[in-house]
Amino acid sequence: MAEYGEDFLTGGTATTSDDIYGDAFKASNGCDDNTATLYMTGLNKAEDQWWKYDLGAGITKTANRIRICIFNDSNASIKEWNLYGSNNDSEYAEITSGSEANVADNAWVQHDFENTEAYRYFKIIMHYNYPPGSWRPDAFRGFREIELREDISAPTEITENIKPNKKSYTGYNCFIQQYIKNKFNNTLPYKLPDGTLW
Ligand SMILES: [Ca+2]
Ligand SMILES: [Ca+2]
Repeated sequence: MAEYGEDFLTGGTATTSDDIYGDAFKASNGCDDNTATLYMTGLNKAEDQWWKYDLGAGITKTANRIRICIFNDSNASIKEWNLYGSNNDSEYAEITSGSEANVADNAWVQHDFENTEAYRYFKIIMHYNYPPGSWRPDAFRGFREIELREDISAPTEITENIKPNKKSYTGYNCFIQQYIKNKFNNTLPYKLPDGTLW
């Protein structure tokens, strides 16, 4: 069972590309530890609107779990979304993506994902789901709270001698990595006998 740390979206700065409502639905409402306040985009805004969190200079975290406190009414919610990370605020790499079901307002949803890259900046893009074919229009997109957490599980110690083809541990190859992933049900991280973490 993986173990996760506390929400690390704290002590930094939340911003958005779309703050047309001012304080009413501002970016920081999405991570103020208050489920009564919400962040929301403007009406029918384009796909590229984002919500961003800057942890601050010199701080990076490795996101492995996202938790969202859902805002859901007849015109607004979150459905398809992507999470990106960056260390320079210009080049962003996708970390994971998700799709939320039509759950009740104020419900918390949670997704765990593999990721080993640490980032200072995190950006969420919520996709526009206006009909037809959508179970809700999502003319506005938003959420009550977003949390990100790191996997802080202790490494699984690997003590057995794994030497396929009599190769030594120097020059780990994909075969060894796949063998270990299969053997330990794809649960990260692993600690090899020489201390290397996978
Ligand atoms: Ca929080
Ligand atoms: Ca809030």
